[in-house]
Amino acid sequence: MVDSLESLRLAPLTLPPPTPAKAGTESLELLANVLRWMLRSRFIDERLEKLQRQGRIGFHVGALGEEGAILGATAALKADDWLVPCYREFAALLYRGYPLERYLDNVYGNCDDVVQGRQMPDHVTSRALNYLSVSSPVGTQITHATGLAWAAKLKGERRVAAVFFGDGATSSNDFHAALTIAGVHKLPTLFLCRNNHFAISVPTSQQCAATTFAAKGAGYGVLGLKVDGNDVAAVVAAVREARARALAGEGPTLLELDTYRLGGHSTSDDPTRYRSQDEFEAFKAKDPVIRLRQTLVQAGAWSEALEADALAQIKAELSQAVSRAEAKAKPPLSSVFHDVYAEMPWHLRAQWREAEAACTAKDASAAAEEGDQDV
Ligand SMILES: Cc1ncc(C[n+]2csc(CCOP(=O)(O)OP(=O)(O)O)c2C)c(N)n1
Ligand SMILES: [Mg+2]
Repeated sequence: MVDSLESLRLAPLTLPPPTPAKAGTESLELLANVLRWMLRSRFIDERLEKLQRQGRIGFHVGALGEEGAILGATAALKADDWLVPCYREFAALLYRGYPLERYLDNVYGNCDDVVQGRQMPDHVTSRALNYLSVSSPVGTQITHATGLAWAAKLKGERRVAAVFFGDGATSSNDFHAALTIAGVHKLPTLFLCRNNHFAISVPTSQQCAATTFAAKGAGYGVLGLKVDGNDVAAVVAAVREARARALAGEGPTLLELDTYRLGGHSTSDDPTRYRSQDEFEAFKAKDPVIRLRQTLVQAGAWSEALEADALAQIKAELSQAVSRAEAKAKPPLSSVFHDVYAEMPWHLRAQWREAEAACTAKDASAAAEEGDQDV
């Protein structure tokens, strides 16, 4: 994983200056807010990795290095737009107003988890915030977004469906189906390809022989544009424009947000097995957090004091959310059987009774064993 936040403090601003033309295109206030969320995202990632290493959570799939692409795009959308995540976009949901503790409930899979511990950590969803459920099977969410956009168009709603997916997902059947249908029907879909240069250990050079992932749009009649995904202002501008095109009936856009995964694929991964330190260092120098911070400091819209404040706030909020989520009970056994059918069929009822009986017997024998040990 990336070095700690220490390495990103304001002092060592040694990067080349950012593109000034882009810096002026978005309001500094909006960009400062995005930076605040990028820092929050990074802080959460680092803390969750530590919790996983301590054995307190089972898994985390993070966004280190990709915060600019994720949060820049999210900031350009409206609350009513569908946001269809891949699995790295937890910060997009939090940006939309999802309570941090609810997110931690999902990470812990406790009794307040919206999906009742029936999924891996980071598979959170919010109907109220128009944030679809996370789909771990690669690419499946892309067709969901096309379906949502089609429904919005048929209903005459002024909203788009924006979907995040990785470079690897452009090799999936769902990418093909989703772009085909969205292109043919000129649907208001925003295809946001986070090109983080890897699909787990497979580099983009082995994923695709085209010069860009954006070029894939042409085959479907979908406008494809490659954007510097580490230039937050550029991401905001590109997503806004794609949104405006979609709402004007001009159809979908495929945006390749060129970024880099600074962390492992997930906490189960060791990226040193398949990428060189030199490559990592080269991309770390383009870190979107450092880059946006530098732009904003130069423009007088960010300072060490603002940053210290932002970090102190997330630190306090996260500590509280972690202790509360960690203290909660597991979901009840019954949650295994609910939410599949509107009315539970007889065979599931029977299995539920059987499972309850088995657990009660197990608890009784554990209690008896404990009693024996006391003697
Ligand atoms: C259908 C399917 N095949 C394989 C996997 C295992 N898998 C999980 S993530 C992943 C790589 C996805 O890479 P990419 O689309 O670039 O997204 P990234 O993780 O880089 O954000 C793979 C192969 C899966 N989840 N689903
Ligand atoms: Mg990838």
